[in-house]
Amino acid sequence: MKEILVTSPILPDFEEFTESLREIWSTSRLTNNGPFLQRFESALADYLGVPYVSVMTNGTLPIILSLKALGITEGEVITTPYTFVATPAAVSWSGLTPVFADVEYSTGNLDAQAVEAAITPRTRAILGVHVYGVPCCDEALRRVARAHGLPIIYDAAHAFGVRENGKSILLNGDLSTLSFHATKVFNTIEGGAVVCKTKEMKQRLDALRNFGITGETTFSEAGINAKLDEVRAAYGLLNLRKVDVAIQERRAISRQYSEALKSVAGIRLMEIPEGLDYNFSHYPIYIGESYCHPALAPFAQPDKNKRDQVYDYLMAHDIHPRRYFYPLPFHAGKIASDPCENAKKISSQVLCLPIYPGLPVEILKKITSLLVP
Ligand code: T4K
Repeated sequence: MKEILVTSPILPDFEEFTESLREIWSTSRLTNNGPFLQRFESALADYLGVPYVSVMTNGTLPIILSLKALGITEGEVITTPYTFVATPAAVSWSGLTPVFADVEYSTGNLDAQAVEAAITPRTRAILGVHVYGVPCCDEALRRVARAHGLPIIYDAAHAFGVRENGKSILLNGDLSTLSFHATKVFNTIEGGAVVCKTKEMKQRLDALRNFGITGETTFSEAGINAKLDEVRAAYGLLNLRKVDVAIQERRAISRQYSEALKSVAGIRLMEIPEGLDYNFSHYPIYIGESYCHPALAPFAQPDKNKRDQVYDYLMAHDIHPRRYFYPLPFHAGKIASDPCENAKKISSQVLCLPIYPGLPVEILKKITSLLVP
């Protein structure tokens, strides 16, 4: 059987994309805030229900440029250890110290109390991650941020299109960042963006992604090259048409998984809060040591936990789940006074099952039948 991977990207209609390429070829305008990029940004802001987006080349540079745009150039940034390595790496690349605070056991998102306990005179910002697209508790984090005069940035790499009570969660905090990597609900192959609320901030971010250039002969500050080219902007513009259907398919897959797995002893499912217009970006399950399945016997070893046994068992059946997120290396320079027990526990239990538009129903059934003892 063909290997079943954890995700697979949505692709724009090939003929329409060829048409866009023809248009780009005819003008030779390839990059630097060209017409496709401008149309893409405007369509994206409409789709997401936000005032401004500054589109960039990936989902990592938006974090770096958000910190820069907020004037955070030294000190500590409180963030989560339960994330992809890009989040704290972006803090380190900015010459700042990532300080890890623990997460809530239920969501895997930053815990506001742990954040407050980690604040020191050197703290300059809070960087939360909406893990799997489920929002951080913005109200609680905002209360802490306000009490200590700190800005909040949300790494919303997984939260494309998510709304809470009708409002985009990308409007929570001061700035939100997105990733449009091929593995995401919506992709431009590589790509990303910062969502912001004012024209001035959008202008600043647009300058920062273009070396800090503000005019033919003028520069505002040291920027970098984070520009998305016309080809990927055209691709993104077309892929936007596909994303609603893709999310519906993801929803159907997620429901089928939940229906099959909800009563399995030792498996905890992710809770999707009421009122959340969710994008079903991942399907994580949390496998506890009480999970029992006779088929795991060949994979059992004294130092291998149940989650890793299930991982090996599914891999042996050509199903490739992922252990997002692995415990982050608490490497040099980072303060690790918080033992981050919840983050460690969740990372040792989580397994993200394959979820993407086009995942065949018979494969889904095979995965659930392998998991149900
Ligand atoms: N913040 C958060 C919270 C993030 O999760 C990420 C990225 C970022 C920031 C940074 O955004 P970017 O700078 O990447 O835009 C993947 C992605 O590379 C990464 O974007 C993503 N998060 C992370 C969670 O996952 P890997 O190393 O697991 O990717 P890889 O190559 O193993 O791909 C996973 C599966 O996806 C493969 O089994 C097959 C499928 N796939 C992948 C690619 C690249 C495809 O079907 N087609 C493809 O082209 O990191």
